[in-house]
This record gives sequence, C-alpha cells and structure tokens, in this order.
Amino acid sequence: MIPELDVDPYATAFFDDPYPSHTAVREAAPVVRLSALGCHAIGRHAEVERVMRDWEVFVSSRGVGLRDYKTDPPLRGPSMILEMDPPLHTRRRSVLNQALAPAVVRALRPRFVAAAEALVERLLAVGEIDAIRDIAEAYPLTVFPDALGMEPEGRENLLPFGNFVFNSMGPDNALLAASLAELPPLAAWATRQSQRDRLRPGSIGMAIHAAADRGECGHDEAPLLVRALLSAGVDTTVNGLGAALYNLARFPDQWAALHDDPGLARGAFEEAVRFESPVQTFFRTVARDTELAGVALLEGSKVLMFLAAANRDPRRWVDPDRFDITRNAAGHVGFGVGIHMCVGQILARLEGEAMLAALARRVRAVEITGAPVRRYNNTLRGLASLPVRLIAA
Ligand code: OVM
Repeated sequence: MIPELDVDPYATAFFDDPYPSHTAVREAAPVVRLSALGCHAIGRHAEVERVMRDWEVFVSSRGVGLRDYKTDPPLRGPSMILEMDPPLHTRRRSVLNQALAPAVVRALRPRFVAAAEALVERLLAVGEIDAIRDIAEAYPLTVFPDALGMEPEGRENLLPFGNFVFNSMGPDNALLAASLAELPPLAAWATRQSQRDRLRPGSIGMAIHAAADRGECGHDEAPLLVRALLSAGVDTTVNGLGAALYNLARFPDQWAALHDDPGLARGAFEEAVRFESPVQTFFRTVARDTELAGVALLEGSKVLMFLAAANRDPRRWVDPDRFDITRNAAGHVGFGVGIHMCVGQILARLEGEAMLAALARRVRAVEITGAPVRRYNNTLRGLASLPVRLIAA
C-alpha cells in the first residue's frame, strides 16, 4: 500500500513552512500519494535522481507541471525544450548549449564582476536597503537581459512574466488566476522581444538566431528558444541570489566566513540553491506502466518531485538543515539532473558568484532590520522583501 498524505504543496501554510511536510513525504515511503492533488510524490534524493535520469519512462512532453497535456491543454505554448523529449529536445538543447557555452560565459565575466562591484558601491552609500529589490532583483535584471541582447525598454515585464510561467505549473488556484489576468500584454511583449530585430548583434539571443541560419534549428524555433530563456532565466536567479542573501544574513557566522574568504562566494551560492531550492517542484508523467522503489506506477500517472525535500534528505546530506557555505553541495537537484538539467546554470553561477564576491569584499556584516516578506508562487520559493543594513568593511 502506498501511504496517502494530507499535504497540499500549494497551500499558503505550506509556503510559509514547507519543511515539516517535506519531512513527512520523505519519511513516509519512497513513493507516496497526495490526496489533495490526486498524484504520486517523491521526496528522497535517490528516487528524485532516478526519475529525472529515466526520461524515457518519466517523460517531460506531457508537461512538467500538474497538468497532463494529453488530457489538459497547456496554458502556455509548451516550452520548446523543457517540455519536449528526445529527439526533438536533443537538437534544441544543443543550440542552447552552444549559445550558453563556457567560452561565451567566460567572456561575460569582466562585465558581470564590474556591474556587481558598482552596485555594491552605490548600495554602501545608501546603507539601509532592501536586499531583494536592490540586490537579488536589481542585479540579474541588468546583467542577464544585457547578455541576452534585449533592448532596454520593457524589462519590467521580465519578473511578472516569469512569475506566470512558474505559477502555470501548479493547480488552478488564485495565484494562477492573478498571473493569467496580467498575462496578455506580458506574453505579447515576450514574443516580440524574442525576434531577431529586437536583439543586439553578438548577444546570446542573436547566437540562437544564428544557429537557425546554419540550419541547426528552424527559423520558427529560434524566437521560441530565446523566449524560453526569458521565461526561465530571471526569476530563478533572482530567487537563488535572494536565498543566498537571506541565509547569509540569518546566519552571521556564515557571512563572516564569506567576508574572511571571498573565494567562498561560489560555494555559498551553490549551498543556497541546495538549502532553499528556488525551484521547489517539477513533475514528470509516466509514459508506460513501470515500477519505482517497488511501487507499481501506471501509464498516465503524474509524479511530483520535491526537489527541495531531496536537497535536505538526511540519507544524502550530513546535517542537511544546516546552511554551511563550506560544504560540498555538488549533487543537489536544485538545477535538476540528466538531460533537462538547467541549461543556464553556468550563467546563474556566474551571477551568484560575482554578486556575492563583490559583497564579501566590501561588506563586513549584514543586519536584518525588518520583517522579511515572502513571495508566493506555485513553483518558486523566495522573498518579496528583506530590509537590511549593510555594514561597510
Ligand atoms: C522554458 C522554461 C520555462 C520555465 C522554466 C524552465 C527551469 C524552462 O520555457 O523552457 O526551466
């Protein structure tokens, strides 16, 4: 018998404190049923990794949210890459891999570092700031669209558009309704901004259009691949950076360690992604009858993967609830695993490292000066506001 749990991962009480529920899912069994959603769920690191690696049985093409595209039409054009299986996925993935290749990202580094250092100087002059609005949002909102080659106008659409994309993977709740209400102009903007004539020569976006010129993908596919980067590339990084800042502020010994050795910046960002899991959940759909950890799963079953629970599974991590920037966080599933593993991860890590290193060098301590405010989203975990005081070194 599969344990049936009364856990609703889209309830406000869950968003406010998901950890007891994560533990309940993880400790009940390798596979559980969630009565609130009528689907299966997994919360242990081993099973999450196994399901993500087995893309032939646990497919993405029927949607990586709660909806099964076989019976429920997608709310957005299904992603050209995230919600595709091989062989279609493989060709498009290689286009994005090249557009975001290590050499491309390496060339961006000086600009990203300079932008982070300039931002820290401006913020130190102010002193009391909102770490979410003024750092976690402000920094990715300049360097990422610049690298993508976007025009300056319309960037205020990026966060609400991403908010919709990640709400769309959950149930038909109030969060989704609010996102859908503001969607039409956002979607029109994202489509326009992805066209070749809106992108700067030499940019990541233009590299995707150039791949179409070489026949590596269709001219109809290129703007949709640019659009996928607009969908997936900003809110994720904002919440990753926000997670790092929140936990470094909550645990002053960790900030002190980072200030003593700014070389820990990269590890601090990785640990924040493990510890807070900005992307909390993704689904797969069972394409043919199968078995997982001794449990029979029928074709058409939706499986909810609690990435955040796997990232704190005591079977995998020593002292998992401790935020420790010196730990080796490699192997977390916050960027996914296997063929769909985050295509922008080196860009995300560059943003995280550059910003945290710039802060580490110039800021001795960060004091939380007001109540943090949570931002609710069906897939993303993060704050809307974190008032802090920066203490200069
Ligand atoms: C996409 C897409 C959208 C949201 C998230 C994502 C985390 C990908 O459109 O391809 O990956």
